[in-house]
Amino acid sequence: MVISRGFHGRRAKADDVLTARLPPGQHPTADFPVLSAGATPRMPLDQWTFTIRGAVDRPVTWTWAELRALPQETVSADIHCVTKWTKLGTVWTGVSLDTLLAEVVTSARYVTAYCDGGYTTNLPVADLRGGKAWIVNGYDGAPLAPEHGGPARLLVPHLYFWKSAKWIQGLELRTRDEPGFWEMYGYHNYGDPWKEQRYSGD
Ligand SMILES: Nc1nc2c(c(=O)[nH]1)N[C@H]1C(S)=C(S)[C@@H](COP(=O)(O)O)O[C@H]1N2
Ligand SMILES: [Mo]
Repeated sequence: MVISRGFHGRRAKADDVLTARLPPGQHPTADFPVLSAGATPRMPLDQWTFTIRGAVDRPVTWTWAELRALPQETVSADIHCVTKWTKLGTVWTGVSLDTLLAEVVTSARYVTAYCDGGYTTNLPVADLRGGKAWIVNGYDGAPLAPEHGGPARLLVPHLYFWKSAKWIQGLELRTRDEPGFWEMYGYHNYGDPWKEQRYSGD
């Protein structure tokens, strides 16, 4: 987002628009911070897979080539980190979770995203449906960088960014909710930035 400092009237207007997109307690950032609980894993693409398993009729696995052959969507989203930075207007490329979840039959209401390196995060399945979540492999027109979760990560922009699991390997469908990595360490179980659900008890 480039805002000309020469036009003060327009600048004020643009600032109002940006403020309306900032959840409570957040401030905008122009750069793209990296937040990882461990080292960046390096997964060769010929070994990469994505699996939906657990409480499903049968597990389904996609290879990298199979994932890339699915319809790719370009997604523009504001992302909100619990550490209070918001990055407005990020642009991603990936496959909708609606497309992937259509391949399994399940009545499970919860899901744990699991990752290369052991990170996990939990969320309701409903938050992955309805055009709200993607497995993304592109950022800003380029392949997703390893430090930001490449080859592919979950993108769930309507929840705090810790729910957007990097280096994702799959989804475990569950009939009972189970806390993931940060949720066990006191982060909020759901994490709605507009309700400022940062920590358990918020
Ligand atoms: N696998 C994995 N995914 C992760 C994390 C992590 O440590 N490991 N950190 C989470 C947190 S706390 C945030 S804020 C975002 C950071 O994504 P970024 O490094 O691309 O900004 O990734 C989330 N997904
Ligand atoms: Mo975070």
